Amino acid sequence: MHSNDNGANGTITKKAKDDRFQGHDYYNIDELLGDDHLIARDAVRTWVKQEVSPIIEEYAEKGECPTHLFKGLAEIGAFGPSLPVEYGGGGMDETAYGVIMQELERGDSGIRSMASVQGSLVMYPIFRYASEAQKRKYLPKLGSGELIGCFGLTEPDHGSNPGGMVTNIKDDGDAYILNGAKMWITNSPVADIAVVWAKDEEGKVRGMVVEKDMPGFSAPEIHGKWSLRASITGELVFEDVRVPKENVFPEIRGLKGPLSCLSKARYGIAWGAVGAAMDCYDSALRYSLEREQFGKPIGGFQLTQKKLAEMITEITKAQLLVWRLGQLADKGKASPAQISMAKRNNVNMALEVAREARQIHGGMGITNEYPVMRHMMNLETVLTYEGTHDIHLLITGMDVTGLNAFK
Ligand code: TGC
Ligand code: FAD
Repeated sequence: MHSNDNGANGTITKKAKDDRFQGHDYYNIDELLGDDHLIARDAVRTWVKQEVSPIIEEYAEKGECPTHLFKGLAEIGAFGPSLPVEYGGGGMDETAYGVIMQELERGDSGIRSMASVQGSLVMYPIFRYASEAQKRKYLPKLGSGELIGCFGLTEPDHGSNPGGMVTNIKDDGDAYILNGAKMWITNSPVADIAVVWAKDEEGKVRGMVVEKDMPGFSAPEIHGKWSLRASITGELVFEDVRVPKENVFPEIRGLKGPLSCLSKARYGIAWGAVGAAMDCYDSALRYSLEREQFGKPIGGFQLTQKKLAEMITEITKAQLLVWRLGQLADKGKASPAQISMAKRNNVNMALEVAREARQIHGGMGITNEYPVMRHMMNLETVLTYEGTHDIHLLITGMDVTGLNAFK
C-alpha cells in the first residue's frame, strides 16, 4: 500500500510519511465499516488524544485512576454503546461498540476497563436481568456517569472457577442477607453500586445490585499493582448485608448469568487490544524512522523491518478477526467460543507487539517518554482478566472436541 511513497531521489516524502500513520489501516478495513462506525471511531480517537494522552503517563506513574474521566466517557457514549438509548445506552450496533473500545485502549487499557465494566458488566446485566423498576432506577444514571458501578464475580479462592464461589445469600423476609468477599474488582473503591453474584440456599448463582451505603458493605482498595496502574481495583466485603429482594435479579439462575456478561465484555476487549497494539506499533514505527545508529535510521536495518512487518501483519489479522466477529455479533450470532478465540488471540498479539515495540525503542522503551512499557504492563492484566489466556484456549479446545477439560 505504500508503493508510491518514495520521492524522486528514493527518500521518503513528507506526505508518504504522514500516510504511514493513519491508524495503520493496512488492509483498508475502514472500507468495511459504516459511516456511523467511522464517526464514532474518530470522535473517540479525538477525545482520547485530548483528554487521555496528555495525562495518562502521570496517572499511571502515580498509580491513580483519573476518575474525572468518567463524565467524559459518558459524554462520548462509551458506556453501553450498543444498549438501547431509553436504558442509558448509545443505541448503536456491536461493531460501533467494538471500534469505541479499540480507540479507548489505544489510550490505555485501564481507561477501556472503566468503560467495559460500566457498560458491559454493570449496565448490561441490569438491562438483561433486572426488573423494569430496577432498570429505570439505575440505567439512565449509569449511562450518564452519575452513578459508577462495578462487577463482583471473582473471589479470593475462586478466579478461573467462579462456579466454586462461596459468597452467599440467605432469605430473611423482605431481604436477603449477603455474606462473603470478592477480589480484584475494577472500580470497586469508587463505585456507587456493585453487581454481585452469590449462591442462594439451593446453591444457585444469583445476581443482585448492592448499594455502597448498605450497612456491612465495604470496598477496600488493592494496592501494589505494577499493571493497569491508572485503573482502580479493590475488594468487595459483605458482612450480613441486607439486600432488599427487589434488588435481586428475578429470573436468572446459574453461572450463565455472569458468563453472559463476560461474553459481552470479552468481545470489547478483543477489539480494545487492537488499539493498544496499534499505539505500540505507531510509536515503534516513528522511532525507527527517527532514531539513527551506524549512520542510518534503525528502520533501515532488516531486523527492525522484520519486527515492524510482523507487528503490522499480526495487527491486520487481529483487525480482520474482530471485524468479522462484529458482523456475527450484529446478527446475534457470535458464540461465546468465537469470542474467546478473539479475546485470547488479540490480547496475546497486543502483548507480543508491545514487547517487540519496546525492543525497537531500546533503552528509551522502558521510560514514560513512550507509551509502550505502560501498554505492555497493562496487557499482562488484560491477558489474565475476563478469563485467562489458558482458560480461553480450553474453551476453544472444548468447542472443537466436544470434550470438557474443566470437569
Ligand atoms: P459451564 O458448565 O461451562 O457453564 C455454566 C453455564 O453457563 C453457560 N456459559 C455461558 N453463557 C454465556 N456466555 C458464556 N461465555 C458462557 N460460558 C458458559 C453454559 O452454557 C452453562 O449454561 P447452562 O444453561 O447449562 O447452565 O461452567 P463451568 O463452571 O464449567 O466454567 C466454565 C469456564 C471455566 C469456561 C468459566 O467458568 C469461565 O469462563 N471462567 C473464567 C472466569 C472469568 O472469566 N472471570 C472473569 C471475572 S470478571 C473480570 O475479570 C472483569 S475485568 C473487567 C475490566 O476491568 O475490564
Ligand atoms: P487462577 O484462577 O488462580 O489461575 C492461576 C493460573 O492457573 C492461571 O494461569 C490460569 O490460567 C491457570 N489455571 C486455572 N485453572 C486452570 C485449568 N483448569 N487448566 C489450566 N490452567 C488453569 N474479576 C471480577 O469479578 N471483576 C472485576 O472487575 C475484575 N477486575 C480485575 C482487574 C484486575 C487488575 C485483575 C488482575 C483481575 C480482575 N478480575 C476481576 C479478576 C480476574 O478475572 C481473575 O484474576 C482471573 O479470572 C483469573 O483468576 P485468578 O487470578 O484467581 O487466577
